Amino acid sequence: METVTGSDLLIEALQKEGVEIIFGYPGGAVLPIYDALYKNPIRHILTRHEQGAIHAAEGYARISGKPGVVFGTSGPGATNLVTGIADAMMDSLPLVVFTGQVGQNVIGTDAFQEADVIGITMPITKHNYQVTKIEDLPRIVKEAFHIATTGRPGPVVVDIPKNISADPVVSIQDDEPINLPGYQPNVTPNLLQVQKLVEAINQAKRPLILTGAGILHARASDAFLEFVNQTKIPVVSTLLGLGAFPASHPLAFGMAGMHGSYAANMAICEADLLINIGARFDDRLTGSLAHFAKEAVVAHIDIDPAEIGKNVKTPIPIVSDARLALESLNKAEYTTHSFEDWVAHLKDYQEAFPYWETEGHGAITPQTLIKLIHEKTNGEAIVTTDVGQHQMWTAQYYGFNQPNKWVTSGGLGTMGFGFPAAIGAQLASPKDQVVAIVGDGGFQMTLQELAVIKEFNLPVKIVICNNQTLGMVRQWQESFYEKRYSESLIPVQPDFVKLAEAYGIKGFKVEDVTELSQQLETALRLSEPVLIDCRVRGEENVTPMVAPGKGLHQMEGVTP
Ligand SMILES: Cc1ncc(C[n+]2csc(CCOP(=O)(O)OP(=O)(O)O)c2C)c(N)n1
Repeated sequence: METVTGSDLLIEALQKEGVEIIFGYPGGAVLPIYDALYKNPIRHILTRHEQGAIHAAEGYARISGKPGVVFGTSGPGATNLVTGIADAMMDSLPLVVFTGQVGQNVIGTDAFQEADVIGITMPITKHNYQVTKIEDLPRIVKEAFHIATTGRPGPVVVDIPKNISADPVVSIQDDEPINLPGYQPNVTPNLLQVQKLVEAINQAKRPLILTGAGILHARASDAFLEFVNQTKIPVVSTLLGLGAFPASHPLAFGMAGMHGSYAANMAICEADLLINIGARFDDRLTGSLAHFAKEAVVAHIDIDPAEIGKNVKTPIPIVSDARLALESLNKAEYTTHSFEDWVAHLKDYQEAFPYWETEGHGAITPQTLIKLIHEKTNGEAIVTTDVGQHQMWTAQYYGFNQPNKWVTSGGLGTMGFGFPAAIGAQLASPKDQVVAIVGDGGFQMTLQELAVIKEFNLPVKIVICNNQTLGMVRQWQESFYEKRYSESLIPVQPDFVKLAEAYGIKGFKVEDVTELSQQLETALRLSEPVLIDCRVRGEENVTPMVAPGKGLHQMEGVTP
C-alpha cells in the first residue's frame, strides 16, 4: 500500500482546492511541508518576513477574489502572522493560514518555538483548527477553504504539529462532502424584507445608499449600478467601499466618515432612508452614534447577521449576499423615478464644499501627488496604501471608478500593509498597473519585501508620500495635543533611493512639483519595479475632519 506523509496529504489537498500560489517563510516545524512542496508546481513566494507574506496574501485575495494561502513556522513564525490575520478578519478577506506546531509529544512543555497558536488566534480568526490526527488533514483543509470563502469571508488558521506533517500514513482518499451543521451561512435575502425596502424607497423623499466592501466582495458592482440607475438614489461610500460605484457618476457623493466629504456626511445627516449595502457601521464612518443618521429609517443588507443592528438601530434588516439582494431589488417596481430636489441639494453641498488644499508654493502637496497619479494611470491602476494621511488623501483624490482596484487596511489600520499587499495584488493581476502609495513611516515597517519585487521582477511602483513625519499622528498632536509632537517627527531616514538601489531596483527622488509629472510618467512606463521618494509638504493636514466623539454634522475644516 502506498505511504505518504501528512505534508503530502496537505499539498494534495491544496491542489484539489486549486491553489496556485502560496506566500510564506520556512522554519523547523514546517520543514516537512516545505519538503513536500519542493518538487510541486504550486508557486511559493518567499517573502522576507512573515508579516510580508500575510499582507501579500491579503492583497492577492482582495484582487483575485480567491483565498490567500500562507505558510509559516511555529512560534515566532506564527506570531509574526498575527497582525495580518487580525487585519484580514477586520476587512473580511479570505485567507487560509497554515502554521507549523511543535510535535504533539511536547505540546504544552514550552518546547523550542512553541506558541499557543490556537489560543492566540481564536479571537482574530473566523475559525481555527489544530490537526490532532493525520487522517483529519484532508477534511480539515477542505473545511478551512470552505469557511474562509463562504458567507462573510475571513481568515482560517490550520495549526499542524510536526509529527503530523512528517509521519508516514497510508494514502487517504477523502471524498466525503463537507458536513458542518453549525455553519450554514445564509446568502439569499428574505423576499418579505426586500419588499419592505422597496416600499420604503417608494415612500422616501431623501433616500441615500451607503456602499461598503460587501458589494466588492460579492463582485456585485454591475448589479449595484443597475439598481442606482433604476432608483436614482444618491450614493456615498465607506473607505473600503470605494470603487463599488464609479466616483465620476452624477449620483456619487464620495466617501463619508471622519475624512469623508462634507456633502457625503451631510447626506447621511439629512437622509430619511439610509440603505447600507455591505458596510459595517464602523465608528470612523458614523462619528458619534448619538447624532448618526437621526432622520433616517435604516435598512442594512449584510451577509453577516451579527453586523445588522450591532451599532445602529435597523428596522429593515436583510441578511444576504449583496449580489443576490441587489438582483432581487432590481426586479422590483419603483414608483418614484427620481429624487431631483434632494440630489440637487446634495450637489449644492458638493460644489460649495469640495476637498481643499493649501497652496504648495513650489513644494509638492500630497493632494497634487495623488491627483497626478490618477491622471498618469487614467484612474485605472490597482492602488494599495499603508495607513495614515497618504491613505486618506488617496481615498479622497484618486477617484476610483472601477471595482476591486483599491487595497487598503481599513478596519485594523495596519501600517506596513500597503507595500506587501501590492506584491500580492500584482501577482493576482499581472497585467494591471499596481501602485503602492506608502508613508515614509509605514514603508519602513515592511520594506524588506523590496527583495521580493526584485526577485520576481514585479513591476510594482512604490510612491513614498514622504513628509518626514508620522503624519497622521503629527496631525492629531497638532489638533488635540497643542502641537506637542511627541515621537512623531522622524528626522533620521534612510536614503530611500539608495536603499532601492541596494536591492537592485531603480529609485528616483522628486522634490520639485515641476518635475513630478515627468518622473511619474517615466516610472509608470517602465516594466520593472521602481521606487519614487516623493518629498511632500510636511505640515499638510487631511481635511475636513470629524473629530473623535463628534457627529458627522460637526465636521471641521470644511472650508480653507
Ligand atoms: C502598526 C501600526 N502602528 C502604529 C499605528 C498608528 N499610526 C497611524 S497613522 C501613523 C503615522 C503614519 O505615518 P506615515 O507612514 O509616515 O504616513 P503619513 O501619515 O505620514 O502619510 C501611525 C503611527 C498604526 N496605524 N499601525
